[in-house]
Amino acid sequence: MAEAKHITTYEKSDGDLGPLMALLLANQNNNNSDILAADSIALELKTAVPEPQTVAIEDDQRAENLDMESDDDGPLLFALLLNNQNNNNNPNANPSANNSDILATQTVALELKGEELTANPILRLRGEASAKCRGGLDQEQLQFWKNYGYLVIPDALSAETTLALLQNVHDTAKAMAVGGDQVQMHLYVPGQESYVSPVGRALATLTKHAFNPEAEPLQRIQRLGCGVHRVMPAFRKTVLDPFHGDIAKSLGYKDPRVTQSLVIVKAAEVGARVIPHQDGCSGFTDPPSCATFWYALEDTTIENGCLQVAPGSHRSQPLTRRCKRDDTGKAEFVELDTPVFAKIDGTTDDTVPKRDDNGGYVYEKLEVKAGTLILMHGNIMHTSSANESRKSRVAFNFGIVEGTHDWKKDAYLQPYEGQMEFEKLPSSK
Ligand SMILES: O=C(O)CCC(=O)C(=O)O
Ligand SMILES: [Fe+2]
Repeated sequence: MAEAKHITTYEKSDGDLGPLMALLLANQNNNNSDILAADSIALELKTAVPEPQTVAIEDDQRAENLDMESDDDGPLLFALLLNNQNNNNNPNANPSANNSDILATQTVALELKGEELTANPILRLRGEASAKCRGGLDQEQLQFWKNYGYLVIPDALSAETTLALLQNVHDTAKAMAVGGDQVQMHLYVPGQESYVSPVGRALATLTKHAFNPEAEPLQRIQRLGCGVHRVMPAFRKTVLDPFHGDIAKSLGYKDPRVTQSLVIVKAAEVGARVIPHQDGCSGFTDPPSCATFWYALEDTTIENGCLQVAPGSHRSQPLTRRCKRDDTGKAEFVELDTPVFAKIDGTTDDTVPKRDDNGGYVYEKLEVKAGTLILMHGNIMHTSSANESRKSRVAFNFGIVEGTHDWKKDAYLQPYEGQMEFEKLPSSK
């Protein structure tokens, strides 16, 4: 990664002020510092960041080739007074939290507003996953999935697609850092109906370095979600590749539906820890049917915070709470009256899950190459460490549930605005 540049000046014409800068100036007049509280602002990009042109690239060239320079740092730099603390590294965080808790810790949001994608969105693309996985999982993979609740599929994305998606994340981070005409600001009052839901959008939640002039655009963003497949065309194509539907079908899904998708940036030096959780709390159905497709867009290592799973914990760990909307539309967790276990038949390894001396789950660190898909059962416990290394670890994931299972009317995640159901995950059959 390139060295961060030290930015000391920011000059733009009056008409070209980014929204946070404009807010800052307005605020000087009324001296109402509350208006700049970190949880009262969201920014929205009005025009989509273009999908990068796919480039032919050798495997060993990818990732390293990205332009990480930030040559135009914008309004965020001026909002230094915003009190945005990233407390996601808090070791006392609730261990059964899910990713909406993580989102809740970062309350300043920028939104990438993409093009309208409501009509007949099914795209069919050229196949590019490794031949082994086209058409669904084989028996060996299915057995592994049953036993351990996850599955690693290397080279599921081509080097070209991996690089294009990664570039798209960089371009988006940069656009959000620069602000300007592309960015629309939402001001909303905590606890009021003006809360802007990230469902179906690309809202960026920020790191504590969001306003640090030394930081690269990528280092300012923690996550981008929860609907990047709705508003970022490059991600949309990848998520809706029938390859995924074929995998879901081989896992037994009859009508797999996409509930959310997000980019987890995990930037160099600032990427936050993700506390142990189960995705089935946000993708809650009874019986459980949530599964996550998690993709590394860069090589992941122990140093840069690779994904960690507790193999077999999907068999032992019930869902004990679910994520619902509170009165203002925000995510909140409610305890379930009865814990919900996944029913897993046909396991062949009774040595998992493994426990440490204190009874806690033992996590396996999954170091994988860019382009690798890690499938996770919604009940599996997983986590990742903070990235204190100098290499970023950009990943994205999307969640599915069984469309034939009831989705709670008060669930936090809801179908995209104007639609009654979550989108189908297409398959080739
Ligand atoms: O990318 C990671 O480290 C984990 C992300 C995750 O578990 C989630 O978004 O639910
Ligand atoms: Fe997760």
